[in-house]
Amino acid sequence: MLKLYHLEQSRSLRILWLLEELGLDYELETYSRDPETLRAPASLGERAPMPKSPIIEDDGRALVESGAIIDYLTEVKANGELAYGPESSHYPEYRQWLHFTEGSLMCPLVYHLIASAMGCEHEGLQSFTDGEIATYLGFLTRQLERHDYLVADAFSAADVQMSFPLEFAEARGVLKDYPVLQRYLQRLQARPAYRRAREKGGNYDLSVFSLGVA
Ligand SMILES: N[C@@H](CCC(=O)N[C@@H](CS)C(=O)NCC(=O)O)C(=O)O
Repeated sequence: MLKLYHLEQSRSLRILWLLEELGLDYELETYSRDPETLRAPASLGERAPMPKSPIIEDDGRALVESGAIIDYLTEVKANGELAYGPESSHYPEYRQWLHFTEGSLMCPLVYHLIASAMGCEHEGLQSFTDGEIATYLGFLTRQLERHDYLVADAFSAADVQMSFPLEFAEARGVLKDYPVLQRYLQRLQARPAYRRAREKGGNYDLSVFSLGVA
């Protein structure tokens, strides 16, 4: 059976949410973050290929990386539900948003956390990071000012992927300047499958990532 190695307070909630949206059967193995370091426990790396989450296992094969897992679940396990394949005219923007989330948006948000949490703020680095976040969230805002969802005005797995950086940005106090994105996030969080994932996924208190926020 399909299995999700799930880490609490992490991106892995997206995969749990998608499994619920797609109505797939799955087994859930949940791990808690180390309360001191906030890292994944070593036991995750003993059971899965590495101490990172999300990781899924299916037919004896393990798969890491949220975007790849989303592709596998939607295309291989759910006949393309909540996704757009190459035959669709929406394929380019669907893939753009799916990749933009981890490939661009997450990077400066993580820098923002690491630099302030470790007390190594460098004025140049901080202003570069703030500028990158503003560029990316501005780009996203312009899309969502005109549309309720990222692709074709319909909910898709690209929206599931986008949820985590926005929740992370919210925990770091960044989202307060982006009301369009706040409303979009609330729309996503109101979905019954999201709520079920929150109930099943254990602790999802992201305020632990507010380190260094004034
Ligand atoms: N780009 C990867 C990132 C995976 C990742 O860094 N996951 C974090 C959870 S948010 C993790 O496992 N952190 C635990 C640790 O690094 O100790 C993805 O989207 O799957």
